[in-house]
Amino acid sequence: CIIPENDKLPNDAKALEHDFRRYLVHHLGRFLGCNPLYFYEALSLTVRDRIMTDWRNTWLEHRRPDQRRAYYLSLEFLIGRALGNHLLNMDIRDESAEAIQNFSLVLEEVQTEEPDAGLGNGGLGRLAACFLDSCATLKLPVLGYGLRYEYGMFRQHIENGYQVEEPDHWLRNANPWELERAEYTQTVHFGGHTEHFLNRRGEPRTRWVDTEDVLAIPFDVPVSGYHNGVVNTLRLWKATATDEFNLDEFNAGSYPESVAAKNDAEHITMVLYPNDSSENGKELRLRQQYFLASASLQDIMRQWEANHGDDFSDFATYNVFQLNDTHPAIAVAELMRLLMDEKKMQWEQAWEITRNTMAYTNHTLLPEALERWSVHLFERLLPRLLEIIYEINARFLKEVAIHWPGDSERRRRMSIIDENDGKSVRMAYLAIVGSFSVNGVAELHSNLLKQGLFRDFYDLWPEKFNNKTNGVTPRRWIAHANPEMTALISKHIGDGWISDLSRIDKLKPLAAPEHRDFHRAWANAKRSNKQELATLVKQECGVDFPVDSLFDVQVKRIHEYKRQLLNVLHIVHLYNRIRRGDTRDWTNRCVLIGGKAAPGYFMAKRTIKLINNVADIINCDPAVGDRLKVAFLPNYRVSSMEVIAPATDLSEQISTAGKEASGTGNMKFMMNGALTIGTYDGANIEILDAVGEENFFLFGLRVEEVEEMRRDYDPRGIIAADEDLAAVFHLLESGHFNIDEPGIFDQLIAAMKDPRDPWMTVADFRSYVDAQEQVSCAYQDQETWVRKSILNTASSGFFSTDRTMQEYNRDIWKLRPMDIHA
Ligand code: DL6
Repeated sequence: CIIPENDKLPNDAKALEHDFRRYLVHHLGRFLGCNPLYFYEALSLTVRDRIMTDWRNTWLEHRRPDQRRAYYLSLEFLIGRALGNHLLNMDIRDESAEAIQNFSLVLEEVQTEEPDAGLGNGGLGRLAACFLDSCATLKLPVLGYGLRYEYGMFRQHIENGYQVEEPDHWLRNANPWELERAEYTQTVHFGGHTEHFLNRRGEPRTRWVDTEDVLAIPFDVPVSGYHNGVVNTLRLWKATATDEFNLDEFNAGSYPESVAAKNDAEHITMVLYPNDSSENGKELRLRQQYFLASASLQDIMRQWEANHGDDFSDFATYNVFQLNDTHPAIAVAELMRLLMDEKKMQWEQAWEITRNTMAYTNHTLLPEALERWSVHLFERLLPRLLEIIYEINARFLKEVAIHWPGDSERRRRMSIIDENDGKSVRMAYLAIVGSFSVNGVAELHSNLLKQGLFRDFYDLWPEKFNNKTNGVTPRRWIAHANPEMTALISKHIGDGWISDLSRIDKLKPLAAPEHRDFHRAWANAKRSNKQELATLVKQECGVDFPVDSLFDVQVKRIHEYKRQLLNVLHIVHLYNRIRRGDTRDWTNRCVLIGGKAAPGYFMAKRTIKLINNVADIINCDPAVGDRLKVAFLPNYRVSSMEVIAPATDLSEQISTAGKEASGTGNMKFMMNGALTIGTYDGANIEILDAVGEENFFLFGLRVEEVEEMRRDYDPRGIIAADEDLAAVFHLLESGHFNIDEPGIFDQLIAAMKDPRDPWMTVADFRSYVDAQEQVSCAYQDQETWVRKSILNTASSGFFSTDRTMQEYNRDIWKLRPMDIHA
């Protein structure tokens, strides 16, 4: 390389100021007084320059022929804002603040100009972003591969209490955090048909011909590690047409037709599908999945050839793919195609390589989220891939037959091709059959996979199954989001916890009663964070949140299984208590709920309307005053969680047991000193184990009890037998919250009263209300509450994605950390 290894730019405030000015004036052509967006852009470019040397050096490490690498294939990376994260990781926050201070700019304000990169729906996408952060910090050679959606997660507005979606054109202004690398463009095929022939040696071969081709252009996004000189890469693909114009049509005067092909191709990466935990089922979605898988695999094979030539026999020794749910699972068949059709390998060898390079993570047990694609669609869109899947299945079913001779029922159950209701491809089964590792994302979830959904496969290959409990990155979710608490913690235990969260347990002794000064400082930090959130709530919702109240928060996607409705039942119950004067020893509460509903999900959207209507009535009722405030925060996203988590006292994790695979919001809250009220579900269980029952408000039926009660579930009986619950339903049914729009909540009410209600909301009401009572009581003893809060943070060491990534690496990837230093 002709560039010296150490050509780093200076990081002092003077140098940063100089470059900031140069970018603003000479590059962007703006001056002071311009739209503040350009301050953000100029500062980002200044910072990006300082990433480049490390980025290149890391890339050179990646490219070493003996470097085994992992690839995280994901349709979603919910990145949020990047600037603050890089400033923290590169340790140039103070210098940057000083540099722009000379222009009378405040760093915190400049940072809010950055649009969130909302390339994901929720937990699964944010997890992918946290994973990349941890891999860079652990110096692991891991590349992310995803799609560069032109439109990310929609923006949510609330109009008359209803959710209104608006497209999020996050790339409208230039994105300083990406670098186009057109030189690595790949071609992806669709459609056409296959031809079978014998090669010169008389071996059967297949050609996929008459295809419609789309170009995949990579855009690289830097992923910096914490204070360690590593900058890994997230490579995002943009789709574009092979030819800019159809010249014949153009010359014939049909200009619109001539660009149509371009539009068709570009649709592939136009928009993120906004469904969380439910199948998307559309042709365009399958196109997206294949586009990602094919472009990424080709890119990796290109890099392989640059180092090893065309001998792929060792490919599995140096490469491992982690499939983020089934969304990229078509990669199993695509790798087979590339190895056989392009690299001329025999089936057996290609299969050996494929099975040793693919690893699959499952993120849900909900049947509606399990992907299956109609065989017809496959046939039309990806005929060659379908042939390969059929062959994989035929060989696999032979294995099943050997293992369970004569058990045709089991073969039917385990077949990758589902023959019921029109043939379809079960993507989860393809992923399991084609992988050497299958993992769930929390202990309970992984066990339920083995006992239920994937039981047959567990019987066949128990050694493939493992658990990897999720985590979140402490850099973004504590150090960046909660600077006041960060400074306080570091003052007492040093700052080693930021890159090794297991050390946070050194805080535990400080929870003892004698450390009053520490407790006061802890409470003050929480208070100023609550003030910040109160300002946001006032600005966005027009509701006053007094900071002495208990801040009770539920933010996540709106879904029936997450049971925002249970939260509403409790709010209405508190309201009833106020109305009937039952307010002795009352604890004032501010309840904040936020989250997006999939645009086609009626029940979720109606739940948002109910929350807003309940909030309006309660907030306007003079009898209520400060005792109870309720707000729905619009457009919940990564950057709002950075304000919310540090300010929360009580974290609501109230899913029906067995339905939330893990949850990760629960971890962000815990790290920031919130106490959890939660069911025995997902990673709540591990949080409970870590912090102890006395510091957690557990309630509700457990998985076995849910299943037991389901057999003769009688919600109407439960309502009739519980005076408080009956009063809540009475008020809801009276139309008290929807006088102007009668009947709009009927479906929500009916669903909760239906004996077939899968989420069994009313079954947990009494236990939830009792637990909330304990919360209210506990909050009145502020000294004890603060100690519990400290213990939650101090017990959160396990929930760092650094630990999660170390486990993936130990059990699945087996990578050697890179030899790079800051
Ligand atoms: O593993 C990340 C995240 C979990 O924390 C949530 O519990 C789970 O609901 C979510 N799963 C999905 C499912 N999407 N699909 N498929 O988002 O994953």
